[in-house]
This record gives sequence, structure tokens and C-alpha cells, in this order.
Amino acid sequence: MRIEVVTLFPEMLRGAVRFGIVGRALERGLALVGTEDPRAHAVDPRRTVDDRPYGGGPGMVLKPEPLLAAIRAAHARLPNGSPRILLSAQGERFTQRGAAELAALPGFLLVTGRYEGVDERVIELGVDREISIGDYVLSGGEVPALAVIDAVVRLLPGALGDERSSLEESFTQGLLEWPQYTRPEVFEGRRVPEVLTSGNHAEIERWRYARAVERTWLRRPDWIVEHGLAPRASRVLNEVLAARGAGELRRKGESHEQDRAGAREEPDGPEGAGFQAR
Ligand code: 9D3
Repeated sequence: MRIEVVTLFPEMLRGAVRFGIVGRALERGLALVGTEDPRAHAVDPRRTVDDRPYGGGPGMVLKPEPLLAAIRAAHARLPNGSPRILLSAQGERFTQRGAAELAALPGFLLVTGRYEGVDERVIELGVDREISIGDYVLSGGEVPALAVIDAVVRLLPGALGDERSSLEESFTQGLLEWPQYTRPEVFEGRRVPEVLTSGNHAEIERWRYARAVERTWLRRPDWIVEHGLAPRASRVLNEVLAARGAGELRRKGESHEQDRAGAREEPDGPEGAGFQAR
């Protein structure tokens, strides 16, 4: 896969992608990340890339000529038909599904903005779609571009090695992670849940699945409302809720999760339960 990034801070991109899973995937040749700096396409002696907004107001706007020239230069290095994507707070939300769609392409172009934004004519002439990584204000598109690259590259075949089997991924799909522990067995007075040191693999699997379902209910009830639960998850959630309800009456605060998280994880699942298997 070939990825190109148009950015005023190419060192920021090139530096960040050298690390971790993405860095290793690039070393293995699974993807190639190139950059193009609009400043290299600025023709005046000062290499100007921004200008004041027509109509007045604060801040500066990326001027069209160097930015569009950079987009065209970078796009020419990509396979035909590669989408040109602007990172923009006005874009559609980037999701795991969007990452998987990009991971299936032979290439794509990411365009990052700075200052107050980019001249609208560049979007009309040189951009196919706009994506945002969430509803908070950043100072430019570089960090969002890195988030997109990270999410996409780790999906490429061979990027993860054996770190996580696709079997496991599909079985906990739509659920948050269960809690993880490593040595020592007792840390600052807190013991690892006994089931995990029991050696009973069937019981460990059931415990992990139940904790994943429980956490999803407590922390992301919106997922359950929107996507429903698989039959097994639905059954396990009913068991977990029954156990929590009984436990809270008899021995309030005993649960490990509540000890640590306290009020932050009070049950606040969606009203009117009635969970059906999807
Ligand atoms: C006038 C209001 N603005 C500044 C406070 C608009 C604005 C301009 C430029 C807001 C953000 C930015 C820079 N952000 C991005 O380029 C960006 C972004 C983001 O800020 N949040 C989430 N996703 C993205 S993708 C690109």
C-alpha cells in the first residue's frame, strides 16, 4: 500500500511513523509513506503558503496555488484512482469501518491543513472526501493523519504478526476489552482475579467474555443500543446483571471493578433493557 501526506510539517509525519507497529510494518515493506510540503511549491522569495481571509476575520488561510500543486505532485505518485482525503474538522467521522475500507485500497492521499483552514476551491478541485477524527479542536491535520495511518497500517496483513488472532477479534467483535493482568500476583495489596491463575482455560474464557460484556454495558451502552448483542453476549449480559444486582444487595462494593472505579462505573445501561439477540 502506498500512502502520501501533504503537510507543512513533513518531519512530524516521517518521525512519528518510525515507531511501533506502524514502523515495523513500513520496515517490512507492507506500506510506504511519502510526504509533500506545499512550501516546496511556493514560488515567491518568502515561500508564502498562507494569506488573510477574504471578508476579514482572525487567522490565516492556506492559499490555493502551493497546496493544490502539492496535492497534484503527491497524487501522481499513487496508483490511479487513489482517493484524495482532506483531514478536516468538517469531515465525516473516521471509524474502524473507515480504516478497514482504506486498508483494502492500493493507495490514498491525506491532505492536512493548518491555520484557520484551506481555500475552499482547493477542496472543490483537489479533494474527493473529508474526514474528521472526532469533535474536539486540534491545531492542524497532522495528528489526525497519523491516527488514520496508524489505524489503517495495523490492519494490513502481516502488520501484527501473532499478537492477536483474527479468530479472537471476531469473537469479541463489538465488545470492549476484558481487564488484563501480569505479574506480580499481588500488587499494592491487590490480587489478580483468582480465576486467571486457576489454569482452567474454559473458565478463564468465560470470565473474560463476561467482563468484556459487562464493561461494554457499563461504559458503551450506546454500542449495545446501536448494534445489539450476539446471542451469547445477550445471555451473558443477563447473567452478569443478575449477579451484580444480587451482589449489590448482599455485599455492596465487593466487585473488583467497583473497588477501583467507584461511581464512574455505576450501572447506567440504556433504559428499558429488553435485549434481544441480533
Ligand atoms: C474558527 C474555528 N476554528 C478554530 C478554532 C476552526 C478550526 C480550524 C482548524 C478548527 C480546527 C482546525 C484544525 N483541525 C484540523 O485540521 C482537523 C481536525 C480537528 O481539529 N479535530 C478533529 N479532526 C480533525 S481532522 C483535521
